[in-house]
Amino acid sequence: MSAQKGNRGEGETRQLDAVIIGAGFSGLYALYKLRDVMGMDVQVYETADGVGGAWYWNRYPGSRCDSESYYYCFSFSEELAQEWEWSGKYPEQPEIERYLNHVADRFDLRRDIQFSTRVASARFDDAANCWEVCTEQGERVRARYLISAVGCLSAANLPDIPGRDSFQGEAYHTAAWPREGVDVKGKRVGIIGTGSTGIQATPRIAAEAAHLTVFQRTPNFTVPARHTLFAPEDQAEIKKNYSAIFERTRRSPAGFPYFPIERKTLDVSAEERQQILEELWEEGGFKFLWGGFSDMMTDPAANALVSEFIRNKIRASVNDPETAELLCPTDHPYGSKRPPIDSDYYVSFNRDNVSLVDIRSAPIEAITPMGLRTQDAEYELDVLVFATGFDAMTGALLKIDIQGAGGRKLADAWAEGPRSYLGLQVAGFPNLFTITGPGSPSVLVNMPVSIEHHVDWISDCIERMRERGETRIEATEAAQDAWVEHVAEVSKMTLIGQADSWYVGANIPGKPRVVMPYTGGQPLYRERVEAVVNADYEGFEFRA
Ligand code: NA7
Repeated sequence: MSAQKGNRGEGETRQLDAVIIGAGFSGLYALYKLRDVMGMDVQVYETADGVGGAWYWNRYPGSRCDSESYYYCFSFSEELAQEWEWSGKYPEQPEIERYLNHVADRFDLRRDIQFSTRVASARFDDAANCWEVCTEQGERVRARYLISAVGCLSAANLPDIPGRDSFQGEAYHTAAWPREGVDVKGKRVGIIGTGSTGIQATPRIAAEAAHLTVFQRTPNFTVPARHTLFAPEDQAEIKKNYSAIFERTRRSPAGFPYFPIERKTLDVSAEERQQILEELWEEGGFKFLWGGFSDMMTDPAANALVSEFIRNKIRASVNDPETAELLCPTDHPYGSKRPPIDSDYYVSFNRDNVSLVDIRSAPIEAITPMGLRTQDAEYELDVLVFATGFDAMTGALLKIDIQGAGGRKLADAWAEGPRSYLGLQVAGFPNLFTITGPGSPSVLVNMPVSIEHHVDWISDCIERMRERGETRIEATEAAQDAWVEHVAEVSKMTLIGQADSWYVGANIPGKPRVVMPYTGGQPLYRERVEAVVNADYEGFEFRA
């Protein structure tokens, strides 16, 4: 099936086995798997001028991983795991970018990645069972398979605030932070947004700026990371245990090497509950959520107790009671928005050079040449930071003009919200695979674990097709409908739909409100996906 790259006559369109869009964790592993393991002829297109995806773009101060290094990484190569040294628990962006560059070099991936190239359109050729992919530079290739590795949080959301472009100072979205950094020393900085990004950036900017004003629309619950560096003996211990660690990440609900406490929040006495929560808080990180009480995300009464525990921590950290109350979330359950992990976020508000502005009660009216105006005040700023998040899970794919069988546009198919079968394929879009697509657990699971699962599934599926001489795979409408319904049903069993979060598209004006990730947890998802394969890929149609 392999056509040789470059083996084409003048004016002929290059014919490939697969095009992969994106060179982050997903694209790198997909390229390795399809090219090196399966011998396919593959081209990766990447908008940036380097590998890394989210870890290429998010260079803002304080940008670091919320999952621990030694399981937020690839598990597919034992040699890679053994040779790479993580400096500590929660690596910052430059270290993860270095890791992904190391992966690209180690597996000689760069030669099949075309950088600084954005895919503009992809059209399915029904007669030939091929995708025709065009880049913004006008390059055109054809490929049997189109693999989306565009990431779940890669289309930046720059809110359309009146006067946005009139600002005469420096303005940056955190996901387009200049490589050379931004000097905020002695400057008046404003930051809009208190999601994971704003919460990571705030203490770092506060430490340098003359003054930092945090514009908060919704207060957020955050748990301390408690970052530490690894000693040589920690490294040795991790390396000795890698296979057991990776094995646990594949079995646990959210892709971490630990499991929730079996007892329920209300089954223990108030003293014991307090003690358990205190221990989790002291340990810090995602374990507070994913290694805590198992009913935290399903039972509102349980969640209310945990949410109040965190509010009390906020009150204990912030000196000014009024500021503390403003920082206390009361409009959504803990975990229903993507929970941030922080280093000194709440205590930043004890600094003389940091102020909190509630833009829920007095919303932003306009950005002005000098700064920002809310309903009741003017703020003069030298630097304005948009930590305003992403058009998550669908934004990056929908930026590409994708037309499936019969010329049907993906934008139309997803007009009422994303629809997929297993988060892997979309009915009407044959031979298109979506790594960590909407309808799969993706963002609710430690991402590299989700990514490896999907890439392995996709490559096994393609291998099966090769063995049988098949050239087309497509999810049926019926299977997709049933899956979409199942995803919606399962989501009602959790509290995730209760917040206006990016999980449900609520952060983007006009985006349909749909719980996009599969909330049933990784084990159940893996079971369903495996059952589909064992039933001879039930719900997919193949053609020779
Ligand atoms: P998030 O989690 O979407 O947070 C964005 C923040 O920006 C959030 O506090 C929003 O308030 C705020 N926001 C967004 N638009 C506006 C407008 N128009 N006006 C005022 N405030 C606004 O993005 P992050 O980058 O922090 O994190 C994204 C993911 O990256 C994170 O979850 C990790 O997975 C890594 P809101 O809450 O909507 O009221």
